[in-house]
Amino acid sequence: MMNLVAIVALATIVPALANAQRQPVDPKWLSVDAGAKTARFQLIAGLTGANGALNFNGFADGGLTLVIPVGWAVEMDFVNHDGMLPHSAMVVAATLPMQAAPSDPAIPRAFTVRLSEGLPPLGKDTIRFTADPAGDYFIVCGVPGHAAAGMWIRLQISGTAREPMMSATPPPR
Ligand SMILES: [Cu+2]
Repeated sequence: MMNLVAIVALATIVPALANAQRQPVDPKWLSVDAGAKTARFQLIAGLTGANGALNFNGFADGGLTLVIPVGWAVEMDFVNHDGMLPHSAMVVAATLPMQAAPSDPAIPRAFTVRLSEGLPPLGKDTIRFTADPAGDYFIVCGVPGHAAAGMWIRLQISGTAREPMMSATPPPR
């Protein structure tokens, strides 16, 4: 009887797993200079077709979390990999529901050029800011409608983490 219960439980779980996001986290996206307390992150808009290409590094709806120790210098190399749509990026406070047209950066200089119009396909911008203060943030696309449609990942500025890291994270609902 125990086995039957286990099989029934598995049958419930497996389809949920099959639907879960299988996008890998590529360690090459993050490089760290621990001595200089600098983290460099490749922020790639529309890397895959996931969520209609409204994703960063293949992740949408907060599915990727970047953790940076508080006080570190952050350099984000943004590139628009989407061949169709313009995109941009900005760090905002972690509040849901998502604004239709996010426009208030939570950290000075933590946003790309052409925030609302977006950078064209293959467009690039490098943003540099200090990870401060500690807290939970979102990295969102600033083109109206994109963030609300799921084009956002998470940034955690941590008072306890000793080094930067990335991890896949579950969606908020
Ligand atoms: Cu976008």
